[in-house]
Amino acid sequence: MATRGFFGNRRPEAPREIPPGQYYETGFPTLTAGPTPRVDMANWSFSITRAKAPLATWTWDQIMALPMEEFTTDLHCVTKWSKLDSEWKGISFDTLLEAAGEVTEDYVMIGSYGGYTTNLPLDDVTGGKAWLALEFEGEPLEPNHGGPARLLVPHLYLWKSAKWVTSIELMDTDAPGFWEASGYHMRGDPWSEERYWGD
Ligand SMILES: Nc1nc2c(c(=O)[nH]1)N[C@H]1C(S)=C(S)[C@@H](COP(=O)(O)O)O[C@H]1N2
Ligand SMILES: [Mo]
Repeated sequence: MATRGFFGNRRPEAPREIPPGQYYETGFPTLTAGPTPRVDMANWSFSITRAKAPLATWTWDQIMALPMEEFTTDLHCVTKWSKLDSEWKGISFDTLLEAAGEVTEDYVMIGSYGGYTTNLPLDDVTGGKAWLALEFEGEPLEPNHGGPARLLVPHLYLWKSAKWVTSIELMDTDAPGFWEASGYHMRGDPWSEERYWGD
C-alpha cells in the first residue's frame, strides 16, 4: 500500500506547507501522455483564436521579442508530488492576450503540438497567474518538460500547464480537455484537492 507513511523514511520533509495529500519532491519528474512531439522551430507558431480563427499569431522570433519576466514558483502534480521554488522565465499571458483585442469569453482551451488539450477559466490565466514559459533554471526549456514553450499555471494542478503549447482558443462556455474528459477536475485547485470529477 503506497501511503504517505510508507515513504516517510525516504522522503525529505517539505520546508513549508504544501497542499493536502501531496509529498515534497526535490527532482523534476516528467509526465506525458504519449511521446514527446517533434517541434519544428522554423514553423513554430503560437496563436490566440476565436472559433478557431486566429486573432493574433506569433512566430518564434516574434515571441522571443516580447517582454519576459523571471518568476519562482511551486508546482503541484495530481500524481501527488510538489516541487518548490522552481525558477522560470516566460511571457505573462496578460501580455499575449492584449494582442487579441477585447476578450468577452470566460474560458480558454489550450492546444499543444501532439494534440494535448486542457481547459481553464479565463480568470485563471489572467492577472499575473499564467505564463508562456521558455526557460527553466536559466536554460532553454528541455523538450521533455515542454520546450520550446509551455504554459505554466502553477496555482492549479500541473496537468493544466500544457507542454509544447501552440494555441489558446477563447470559449464562451467551458468544455473538457484531454484529461478533463476522462475524469480529471474541470478546474484543479490543489489546495482544495480538486483532483477528479466530484471533488
Ligand atoms: N502537451 C502536453 N502537456 C502536458 C501533458 C501532456 O501529456 N502533453 N501532461 C500534463 C501532466 S498530466 C503533467 S503532470 C505535466 C508534467 O509536466 P512535466 O513533465 O514537465 O513534469 O505536464 C502536463 N502537460
Ligand atoms: Mo499529471
